[in-house]
Amino acid sequence: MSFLAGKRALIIGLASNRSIAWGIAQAMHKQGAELAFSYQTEKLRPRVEKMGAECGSQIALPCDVTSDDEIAALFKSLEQHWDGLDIIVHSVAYAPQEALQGNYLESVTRDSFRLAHDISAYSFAALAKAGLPMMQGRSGALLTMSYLGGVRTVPHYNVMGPAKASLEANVRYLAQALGAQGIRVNAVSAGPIRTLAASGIRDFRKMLAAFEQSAPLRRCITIEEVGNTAAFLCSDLASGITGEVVYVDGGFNTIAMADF
Ligand code: 0WE
Repeated sequence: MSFLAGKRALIIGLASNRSIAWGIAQAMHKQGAELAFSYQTEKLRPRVEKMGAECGSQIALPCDVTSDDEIAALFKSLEQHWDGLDIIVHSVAYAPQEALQGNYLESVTRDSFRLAHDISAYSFAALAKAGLPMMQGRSGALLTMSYLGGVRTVPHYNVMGPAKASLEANVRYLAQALGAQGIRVNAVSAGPIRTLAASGIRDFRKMLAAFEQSAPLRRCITIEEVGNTAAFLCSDLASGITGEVVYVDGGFNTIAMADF
């Protein structure tokens, strides 16, 4: 069963073959979706083009989500290829590396707070706003990636916590704003995954080990598992689901205490 047959999806946040965006792209491709990708910098362009081609896509367009002009240009270019759009996947987050270390209060600054919220939360609304004209009248879906640190404290996650809280609120407000037009908006809250972004985080391996010991499934989750849930949420199989944050974390968020 190809439950995304006939759907066109734009995927934002592909950086390597370990990216969550890559798991989502592969799952959506498997389910018959047609894909387009954006890349953040020229340096990433060849890699995104090559991975896109593996998913049958010939569309790779530049977009730095901090720029409204680049977001507008992204959809203008996409219109040259497609006459409509069904799905936008937002798999983008950033806080300065220094902000993801040590004590929250010691590391947070006005600048890191602004940047983390701009890139990790506002950009989702910016993409929804700019993408809406292409999505109108076709039962579309928006999807973003969150993390438990947005609703509970996690050591060193720091300013990304408030940024993910803002992103999740964004999901609810966008769902309310876009529901009348048949567009659904959801988030997947994934367990920790060793991606390129995670390689910049101190003691990430220790965190993964602690996670594996405590999660009900006793293992880490994969980008394939995130991809399958993302594909489902963006498909008509999930036509009654909007404004939700779906956990793909082996049950970690449901425990209060691990076995001892
Ligand atoms: O949302 C994230 C991390 C996103 C992220 C990663 C980086 C690394 C490189 C945002 N900004 C940057 N900036 C960089 O300079 N996760 C859910 C993964 C993550 O990151 C953590 C975690 C977990 C889990 C940071 C500290 C503690 C736990």
